[in-house]
Amino acid sequence: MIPFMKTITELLNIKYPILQGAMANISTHTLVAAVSNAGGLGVLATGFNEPEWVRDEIRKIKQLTDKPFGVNLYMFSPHIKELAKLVIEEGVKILTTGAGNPQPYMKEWKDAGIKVIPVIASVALAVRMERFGADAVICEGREAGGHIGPSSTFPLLPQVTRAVKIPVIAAGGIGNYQGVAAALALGAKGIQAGTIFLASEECPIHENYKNLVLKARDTSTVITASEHADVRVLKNALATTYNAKVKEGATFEELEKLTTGSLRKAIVDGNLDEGSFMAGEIAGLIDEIKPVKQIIEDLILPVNDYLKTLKIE
Ligand code: TUI
Repeated sequence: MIPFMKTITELLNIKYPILQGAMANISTHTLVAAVSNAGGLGVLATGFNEPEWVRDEIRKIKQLTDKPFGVNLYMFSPHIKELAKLVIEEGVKILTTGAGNPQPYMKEWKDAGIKVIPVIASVALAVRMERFGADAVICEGREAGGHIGPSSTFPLLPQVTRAVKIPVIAAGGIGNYQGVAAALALGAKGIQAGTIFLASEECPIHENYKNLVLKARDTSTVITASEHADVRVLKNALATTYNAKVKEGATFEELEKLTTGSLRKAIVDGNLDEGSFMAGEIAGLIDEIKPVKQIIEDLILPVNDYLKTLKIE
């Protein structure tokens, strides 16, 4: 290993090199603290939430854990400027960013001593983030749930690890220890996972959402694609109607009308027809609800022994 290349556990002062992917209105204080207490990095999703809500969540996390945790900022948030300052005021030590380029804020975060780990979906952005002082990047492939970029993890990851010196964290499509081993084989130093935590005891979502994940098979997710964004969700009536409307040439406003409130309908109401149940392609691997600690240990502990069994014969 190149000497200045710190491992993820050293960089973030955590036990296992696993980050919990930010999931809007799902990875709130309960899940974040559970992941951090279990030795991973819990990450608060801030999404479109109001700054005061974010401040309150950060304070709640600090009451529930003395371990490191991160905050994710969604670059399209209408509150992004205010949130960029709020995280400094609240003494947040680790930030991840999503769905855009955080370059305008990097200097103030670095000056405040914050570790900054942007999600990237291309080699070009990874290189740029390294140049602007990112401590690591999260390379997220199209297998992930939610808002996704154009490339898949398997081809994107080795292109990113070849292009930058900072550690690369793999995300998108990792659902068990074999997936972690594959990510390491492609040059990643750690992984980020979201979907596996939907099926945790501590995850604060409606039971119907958890059951959909448990029932999911390999072909159960679909990409709802518009000009605006590609979003991977579990197939249901809303997803089918949405894609049909896009095909018919529906306007942005019509599509907005269809999806307004759909995250809440999934997470809070468990509305199977009208909710947007975001999940990654690995949902098909998940068949039981487990405590967060067990999910993390099942994911990480077998990896080194498993890697020893791999060879070309
Ligand atoms: O952001 C995500 N996943 C998401 S966001 C979301 S929905 C949501 N709902 C309510 C409030 C907030 C969010 C569901 N899932 N993943 C990170 C991610 N980032 N995926 C892809 C990218 C990305 C894409 C382009 C990152 C950078 C980028 O750069 C563009 C550029 O300017 O070069």
